[in-house]
This record gives sequence, structure tokens and C-alpha cells, in this order.
Amino acid sequence: MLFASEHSNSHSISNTNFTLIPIMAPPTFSTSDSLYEFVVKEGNGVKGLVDSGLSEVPERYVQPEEERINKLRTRRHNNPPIDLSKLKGPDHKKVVDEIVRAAETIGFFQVVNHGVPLELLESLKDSSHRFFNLSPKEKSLFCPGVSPSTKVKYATSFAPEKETTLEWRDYISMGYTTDQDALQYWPNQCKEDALDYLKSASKLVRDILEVLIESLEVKVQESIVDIHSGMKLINMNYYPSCPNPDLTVGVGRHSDIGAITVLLQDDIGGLYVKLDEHNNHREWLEIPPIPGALVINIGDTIEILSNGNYKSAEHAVRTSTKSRVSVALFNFPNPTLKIGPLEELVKKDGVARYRRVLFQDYMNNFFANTHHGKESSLDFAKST
Ligand SMILES: O=C(O)CCC(=O)C(=O)O
Repeated sequence: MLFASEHSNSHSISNTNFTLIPIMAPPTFSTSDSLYEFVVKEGNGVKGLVDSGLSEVPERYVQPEEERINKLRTRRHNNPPIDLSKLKGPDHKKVVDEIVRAAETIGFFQVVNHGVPLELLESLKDSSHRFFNLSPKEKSLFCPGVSPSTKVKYATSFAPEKETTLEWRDYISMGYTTDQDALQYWPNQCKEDALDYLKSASKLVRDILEVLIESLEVKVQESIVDIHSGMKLINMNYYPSCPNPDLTVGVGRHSDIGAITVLLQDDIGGLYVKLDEHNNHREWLEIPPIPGALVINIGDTIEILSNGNYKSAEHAVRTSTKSRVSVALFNFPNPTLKIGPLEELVKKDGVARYRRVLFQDYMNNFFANTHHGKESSLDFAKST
């Protein structure tokens, strides 16, 4: 007699003459709802799906053609990383120009000699693996509703309850309030490294934002950098190995909503920035892993503040047959801040490309939508 429950991955054979031998078999999901239940509601995540012996991508993860990252329409970003240590010294102007040019064009660049210890970056990747290698039951302790803090959330995909097609990604999100709360509520497997990363990278965030704002050449309050980057959040992303990377995305097209994001990626690769469309075809620029480098990504807050002179980057992640981790440090304004273009810049440009909006409202709009491009967030603040 063979028993196969919808979610069970073990079949048991009963025969009075022989010992019972469990045979592992891939899970079978009779409906998209049962898959959703297993991955999202029961907290198994995509990793749980893959660990149970999946050999092909379930329908629910197959992206429509236009959302896939077609390798034939990609090219590599070959610009060398920017040496941040040279911001102080005779090459200051050259480094400033490199940062500004990247912010005005694709909204992405990589930095080296950034001041975050390389051993910490290695340790951070190991701690991400340590967390995601926990059992689904242990990770589920951080699911919304049961997590010891509303600032800590283990989840999968971006907005699974609204998405027709799910993203091939699990993640743990850790909002920062105080060191004490971080050490109390963040997962033990990664809390110390994540906190060290947040602290250490905050210095380079400040330096880059100062360069960007000074280069706008308008008078600003001294506190402008701090008030636009005072709320910090760390996301550790895990993209399990995928049997068919051509059909799926790890993260769909979006821009980050904060000021800037600092991203650590491992050596697998998969991060792509959208270029302008040609003949109705989307083209992608691959941001290749560079040992010891951090990726800097301009967010919507800086696009809005600069009245569109700097560009937030629309980006997405392609999956791989190998598992990948990345760690993002998001730097947001305080939710009570009204973000908008700098007044002097509006005078200089002769037009306000964005209106002033409460950052809380901006965030609510972003999280109420699925990932479907930069417009899904920025349009909220566009001047009509
Ligand atoms: O994993 C990556 O390379 C990018 C992650 C990302 O876009 C995000 O966390 O918003």
C-alpha cells in the first residue's frame, strides 16, 4: 500500500514480511493553492521546495516572457569599481566625477576600499547561509505574526498574496532601532555580523550621499544626509538553486525606495540593471560580482530629492542553478519626513518633476504593489 499526502515527501511501503522503508519522493502539489500553502503559509519557502527534491519549476514560478531576463539581451557592466579611499586625497575630484556620472546614468556602481572589513563581508555571507540552513520550523519563528518583533520578518517572494507569479527568493528582513533590540530580536545565526555591517557601512553611505548632494551645488541644511538615510534595514536574501533559471526571477523589476542601498553579493552573480528599451525589448546590464566590492544602488528618494538629476535604478535578479546569497543595507528617510525635490534645484531646472510626499505614504504605496518596474513606486510622487 502506498500513501502519498499532498504535502508529504515520504511514501511508506507496508509489507508484513519486510521492514518499513521510507522512500523520499518529490512533493506533488495538486493545485497552485497547495503549493502556496507549503511555500508561503507553512514557511517552507522556496528552499523547502528545492530541498524536497524538486526537478522542475512549478507553474506558479514561471514568469511571463516579458518579465524574464533573457540572457541574449544582457551585457556586462565592465566599468572598474570606484576606489572610495581616494575620496580623500589628490584624486578627490576624479572619484566624485565617477560617482556622479554613475548616479546620473544607470544609478548603480561598485566600490572597493570602502572601509567595511573584508573578513566581515565573508563572515556575513556565512551567517546568511547559517540562517537559511535552519529547518523551516526554526526559520518560521520569524514569520509575521509570530516573530518576536514586528521589525524582523522571514518571508518568501515580495508580495505573495498579490502576485500571480512568485519570486524565487526567501529572505529575512531586520529593521534597526537600537543595538539592544537588534541583539535581542534578530536571529542568533546572523545578528552580530548584520549589526557590524550596518554600522560599518553607514560611514560609506554618509560619504556617498554627501558627494551626491554637494555635487548638486545648491544650499542645503546640514542635516540633509542624516534625515534622508536615518532609518536602516538589512535584508538577507537567499536564492535557492533553480532547475530552470530561464523561466524564473529571484526578484522582479523594481527600484529601491530609500536614499541608497549597499549590497553585498556572493560570487554567483545574477543582479541586472534595466537599460532603456530598444525596439520594445528590455535590455539588461549585468552587475558582475567583484571580490571585496560592494554594490551601490541609487534609490527613489535621491531621484526625487535631486529633481530627477540622479536616477534610481530599476533592477532585478536572475536565478541560477547554484544557490546565491546577497545582503542589502537599505537607508531610508524617517517615515514622518516629507520628501520632495530641493527647492533651489526646482528653480534652477525650471520645473518640479516630483511633488512632496510623506515618506510613510510613499512606502505604503510601494508595499501595496507587486514588483513591476520603477514606475510602480516613482509614479506615486510624479508631478502631474
Ligand atoms: O540580490 C540582489 O542582488 C538584489 C536584491 C534586491 O534587489 C533587493 O533586495 O531589493
